[in-house]
Amino acid sequence: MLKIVLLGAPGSGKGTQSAKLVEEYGVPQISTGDLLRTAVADQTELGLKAKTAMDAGELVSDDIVVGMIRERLNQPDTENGFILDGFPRSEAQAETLDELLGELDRPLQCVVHLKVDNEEIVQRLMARGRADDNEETIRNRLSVYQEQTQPLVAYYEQQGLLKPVAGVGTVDEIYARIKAALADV
Ligand code: B4P
Repeated sequence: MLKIVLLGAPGSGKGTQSAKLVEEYGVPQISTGDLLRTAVADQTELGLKAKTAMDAGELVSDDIVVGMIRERLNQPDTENGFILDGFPRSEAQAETLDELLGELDRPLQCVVHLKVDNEEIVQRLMARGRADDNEETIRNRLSVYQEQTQPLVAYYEQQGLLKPVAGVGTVDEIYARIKAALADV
């Protein structure tokens, strides 16, 4: 059973580390970024609305993202746990998540905060080269992160849920630190 949030800047390795956690713990990864990219690729109405914000490195509106998360968390495979990757990204989203998990009686165990400095992030994302990985959009995503998502560090610290993890080094080194942080939850 693992019910956690992976918090971190764009490119901090949330998706990379989630894949390893899924393999080991057998719980689903719920990535709002992946759900949104699927909607964009399928050209759904929701995807068309999300695309403009994603291309600019802005957050997609809460009603779209929260609706997706609500639907996903109500699917039966999340009963034994989940890894939330890229959600929540603002205090409003975090408050909605608290309500939603309260309704489902599935409280969070902890929030793993992957800490990586901005220059390393820009290098990683430029090397990846996804559609939203050009330098201008990356810089905007970082400033959106700073303004809207960074406050969640204090939010979860106050709830006693925060587990800070250094997000630099090899993927396996970082994973070992995450496992050590999860050992006492
Ligand atoms: P996301 O898909 O969440 O994208 P991300 O933050 O860029 O990726 P992540 O941190 O998972 O990095 P990864 O492991 O891939 O969001 C994209 C967009 O969707 C947002 O800008 C926003 O518009 C929208 N969105 C998503 N969620 C939302 C929400 N809740 N509300 C509103 N809008 C939302 O790693 C990145 C790269 O680094 C990879 O190439 C990887 O190989 C490399 N890497 C990983 N670990 C490494 C290591 N240890 N060393 C070197 N390289 C490493």
